Amino acid sequence: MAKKKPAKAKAKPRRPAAKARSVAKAKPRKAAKPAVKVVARKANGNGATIPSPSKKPWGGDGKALSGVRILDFTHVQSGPTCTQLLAWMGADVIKVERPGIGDITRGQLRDVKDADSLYFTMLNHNKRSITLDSKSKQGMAVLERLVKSCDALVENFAPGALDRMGLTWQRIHSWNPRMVVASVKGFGPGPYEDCKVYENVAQCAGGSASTTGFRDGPPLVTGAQIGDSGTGLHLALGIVCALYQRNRTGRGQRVLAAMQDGVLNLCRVKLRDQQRLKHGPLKEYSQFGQNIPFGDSVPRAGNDSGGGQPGWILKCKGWETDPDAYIYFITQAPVWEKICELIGRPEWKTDPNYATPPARLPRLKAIFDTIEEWTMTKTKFEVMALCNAVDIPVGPILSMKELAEEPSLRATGTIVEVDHPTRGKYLSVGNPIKLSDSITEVTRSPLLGEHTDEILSKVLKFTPAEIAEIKASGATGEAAKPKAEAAD
Ligand code: CAO
Repeated sequence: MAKKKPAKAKAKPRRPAAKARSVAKAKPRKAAKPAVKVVARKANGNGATIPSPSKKPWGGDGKALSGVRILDFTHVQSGPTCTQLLAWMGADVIKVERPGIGDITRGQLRDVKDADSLYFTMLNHNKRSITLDSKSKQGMAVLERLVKSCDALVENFAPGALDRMGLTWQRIHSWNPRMVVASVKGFGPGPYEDCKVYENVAQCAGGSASTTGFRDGPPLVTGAQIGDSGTGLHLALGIVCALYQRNRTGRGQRVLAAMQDGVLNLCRVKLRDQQRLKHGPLKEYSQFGQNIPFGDSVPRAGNDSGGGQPGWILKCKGWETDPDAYIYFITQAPVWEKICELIGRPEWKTDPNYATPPARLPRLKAIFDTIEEWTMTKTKFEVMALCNAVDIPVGPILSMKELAEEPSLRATGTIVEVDHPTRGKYLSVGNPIKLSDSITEVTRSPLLGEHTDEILSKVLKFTPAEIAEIKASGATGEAAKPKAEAAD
């Protein structure tokens, strides 16, 4: 594996917690002072049963996917999200890009002249880039060697593009029977399998748009990229599972994550509600309390909670001028009495119209209006503090500005500052998945073709003469400009 950090001096192995306890039992120490201050058990990751983090997270133990090499043939968002996650977990990700052009997002939504866009840099951290014209003879020869030296090929071209390049499953499998070939496509097999798909197409085709928005308004797409990034995440799991199975079978396999399927998976609760509709109205939807009849498919539910605990977004102090001065408030049944006390309605605790969840369902709008009268007297953070103190679940509507400035997200590496040679410092979302023995270091995205020489010589072991021949053929050099800039 290339790109390994130099191994650090071996740290003394830590004694497992269980063993430490049994030793302590045999020889009790007198007046032993606790070495570590024990904080609330409730705190995340603080339980005694959770293994301690390694003291040498990026030393001799490597990272979770150290030793795995990915041929990254992805572009735009869905595929790059997947390979970026694999890279963060330690895989060596080699991004293959068209000479002179590269991933189309390098130039899309550009904010700094002549620098790779944030669109590209925020989706391609920790990767290496090689430029290669896969449609040239020499380019295909390099690809063949890449296929033979990688564990998985990941792609999200339009349907049929990989085959048209000559990289059919049969050919790849004959070159490297252990290779996993993973694809994002818009649709799985069926009437739409040949369609090109972008984020919002998937949100619409996967059931998200029809169930998002207000009942009396048009369908809405969401800001969360559930079609692209959501499917990339699904694909990453598929790849890791296929690699795990390969340990047993010795064979690679194909992995497909269709964007429609990924979105539908994330809309699972709405298919649940579709089936519940047959047995009567969906009582937790506000339209039930407003006596508005249900049709034959799941309606848009505005800000109703998706679960069994009613919730709504309420105004907070400053809402007139601040578009994010709101809070999501959940009237969780077990804390109903605390809610009544907090908002100054103690009589609701015993009033039969309010005391039980079924009694409250037809009155949700009036209840939330009353709670809102209280939340409007406080900032969202004051509401948060007061409610959390008595275990009432609420969520402040945080703007991207607030998230970017949040110190705790910086501390955990969920928001990171990355330096880039042509654009300078920028913020990115780091790895949201935290492993105690495989800590993510976010490094900048590669410049177009930055690692071409390094990969040809060090990874693929071409001789200097062969490299000269490949280059002279134009397989890694300038290519024609793209036909048109993609719309996404
Ligand atoms: N050398 C030579 N040719 C290359 C190349 C390389 N290194 N890399 C790509 N190409 C070629 C492909 O072979 C393809 O050529 P053909 O059309 O002749 O087969 C061509 O570049 C473009 O590929 P494409 O059709 O995938 O690209 P597009 O911009 O027209 O479509 C998209 C983009 C995203 C709509 C389409 O790729 C798609 O539907 N992908 C699957 C779904 C998906 O992932 N969507 C998410 C996109 S993020 O919002």
